[in-house]
Amino acid sequence: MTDIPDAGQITFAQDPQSQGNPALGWFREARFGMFVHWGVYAIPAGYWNGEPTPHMGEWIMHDLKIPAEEYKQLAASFDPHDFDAAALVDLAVRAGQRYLVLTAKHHDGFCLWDTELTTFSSAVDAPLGRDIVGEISQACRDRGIKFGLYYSQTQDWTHPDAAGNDWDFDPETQDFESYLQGYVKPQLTELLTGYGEIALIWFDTPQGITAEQSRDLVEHVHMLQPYCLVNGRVGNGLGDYGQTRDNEMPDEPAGDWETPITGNGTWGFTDNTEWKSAREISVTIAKAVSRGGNVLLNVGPDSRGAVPSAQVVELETIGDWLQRCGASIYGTHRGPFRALEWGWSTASSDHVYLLVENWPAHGELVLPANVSVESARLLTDAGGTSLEVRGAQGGAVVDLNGVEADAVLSVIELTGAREVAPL
Ligand code: H79
Repeated sequence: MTDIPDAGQITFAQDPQSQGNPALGWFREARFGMFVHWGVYAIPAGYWNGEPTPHMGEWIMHDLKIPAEEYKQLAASFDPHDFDAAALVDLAVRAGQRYLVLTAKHHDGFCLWDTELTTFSSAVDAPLGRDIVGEISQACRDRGIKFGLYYSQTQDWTHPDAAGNDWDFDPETQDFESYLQGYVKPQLTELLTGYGEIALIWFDTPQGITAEQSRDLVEHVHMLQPYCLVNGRVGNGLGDYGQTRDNEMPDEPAGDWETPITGNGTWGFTDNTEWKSAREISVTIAKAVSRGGNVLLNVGPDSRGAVPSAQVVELETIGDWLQRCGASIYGTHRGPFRALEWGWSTASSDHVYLLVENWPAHGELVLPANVSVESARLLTDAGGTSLEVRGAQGGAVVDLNGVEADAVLSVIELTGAREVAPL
């Protein structure tokens, strides 16, 4: 699997008025979060009566046109004895992730909390009767991880008035507004009043929702929790922060934004084992932060509640890397150097950071012309080794002779970097 090419845009725009929202403070600090896609689709895990689903695991009901009444019976088998919310949040902490977003309700309509609006939930139709939103919110609170909820506001394949299911329900007779007022908003009220502070609501697939309806949802969320962020996928350019489409990296994005990325080729658990490497993901983080954005990396626990062990190893490798070079990621912003041949730059108030994907074979890292630097050190080695910086024609040079490239991604910290007048 190759990493994400730079071709995207901010498809789901930030409301310009939101840029002063104080709640964006934690979002700009955090830079890296864990997305958790979990629901009854983890039981078929990509196969229905032996037939593979052609796309993502969580889309199986839609793509194989499984009747709602048949699909809903999966809840009786949702019995994740191994699921331990504390262990999941501990994994996010070890991976260096600062926020977690859980699918409270995905497009299939299965709810991971004790809702009054349907029995199709982990709390009622499932045998163990567990409130997964409650369990994970508590574990996040205990560990200081910001907790957000994904909520599919337009599609619900088990609700007769929602979008997305044309094999059970007749789109001609559907009443989307009644679903929004009578189902979506009451469920959001439950989520935003029953589980303490919710850091963000992550809506999805806003195609077809009117500006009035998007605004109604934003106001509903903010009325219940003024500091809860709403993502760009609420639709109609009304998000508190912007978003790309799934697995996209924008070229020159403005404002605050996030890209959601899969760890393999699916969001909901399947037997797909094409894991993106820790290096690919760290490169994606470096690119995103150098352009002012965040990365929300998915895990899809299996039907027992376990994150695949191969992905755990990748997450821990990323966490080890962030232990070494977190100063270049957390709380940093767009870097001053663009279009570098060898990597990306980020900046804090004190330093410029260079994230070097292509380690120069000749041992000399050439900085952009007209930049002078007081000192440099390698953040990603154990001792933070000082590096010599020499002025040179065409740009100052950081001398990398005698130091090794990091196995994940090397990061150099510059002090006193400034532009000098051209000669
Ligand atoms: O939750 C994850 C995805 O399920 C969700 N967004 C992320 C975060 C998502 N919803 N819609 N999409 C992604 C776009 C889906 C497009 C497709 Fe299809 C689904 C392509 C193949 C399956 C719909 C059905 C279009 C073609 C067939």
